[in-house]
Amino acid sequence: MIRNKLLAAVTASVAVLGLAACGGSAEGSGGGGGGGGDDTITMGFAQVGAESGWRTANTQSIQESAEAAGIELQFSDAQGEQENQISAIRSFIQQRVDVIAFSPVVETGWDAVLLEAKRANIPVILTDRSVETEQEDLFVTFLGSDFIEEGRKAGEWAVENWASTGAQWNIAELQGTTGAAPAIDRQEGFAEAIADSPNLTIVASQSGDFTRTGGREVMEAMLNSNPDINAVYAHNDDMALGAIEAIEAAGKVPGQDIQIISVDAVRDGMQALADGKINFIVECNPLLGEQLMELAQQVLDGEEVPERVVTEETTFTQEQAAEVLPDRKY
Ligand code: GZL
Repeated sequence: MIRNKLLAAVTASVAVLGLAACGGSAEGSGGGGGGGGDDTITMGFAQVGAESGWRTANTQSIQESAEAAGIELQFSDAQGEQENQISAIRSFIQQRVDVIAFSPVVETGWDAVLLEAKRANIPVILTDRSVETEQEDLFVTFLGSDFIEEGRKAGEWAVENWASTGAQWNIAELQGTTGAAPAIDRQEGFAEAIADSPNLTIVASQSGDFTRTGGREVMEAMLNSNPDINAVYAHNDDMALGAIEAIEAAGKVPGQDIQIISVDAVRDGMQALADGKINFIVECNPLLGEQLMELAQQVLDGEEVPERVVTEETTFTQEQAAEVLPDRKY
């Protein structure tokens, strides 16, 4: 799956450069000059929604970076619905923005609208999440995390800290939004990392849709049907925080009776980690705004851009969380 995306992006970036190099019309170098007048770049950004602390930080980064870069931002919040994102992209095309960027809520179902953007000669940049497509020239570049690697990091910590005890670990997996790249890939990476540890068993796996409410409701149901659960792998902090509420409501101690691994490292998650309610967090950096605006400027200037920009991120133990919390940006 990753290979398709890289091949698609490589071809796409060459295609856009070709247009710019041959001095295509205003449409050829991206959009019709948008609504910003003179040389102001206009960007249409279709955001997933506002489902998590990560998303809030990501939106703030994009909006603040656009302002700092002097880019006019047309921003839409899809409230988690793919059809809303598709409508927003169509609206950006009609507005003749110079560049379109978005975080696809799910991996599939984008070919038609991205072909419309291509025919309008408006370059598309994917941020945060990528798409699954057979087409080879629907976006110029993909800026975001390697979610399979994030899952692997979580699984490797589970092997080092759970499997090594020799005890049986019955893991409840709280999946992200069904069909979303981070949910698919984090599940894949974790499963791959624990495959050779027979005492690490995923006894339940269900989507909590990346929300705190979803994490709580799914955890409650899992605890009712699997009282032997003693570990949780949550695809994001918001679901881990919801799971903590369910674990405490069941009279158990999160981080001790039931250990928790999570992903994101947003402030509330890091506080729970420092407080000992979560045991390990894999960071997923939401601060993509500055890099996105730089990429957009490069694309519209006809400069070569990398086909894939992987964001820098790390991991945190309970001790490390306590140290970095005071300076945490999100
Ligand atoms: C990951 C991002 C995910 C976060 C969640 O890059 O798409 O979506 O991990 C967010 O918190 O809802």
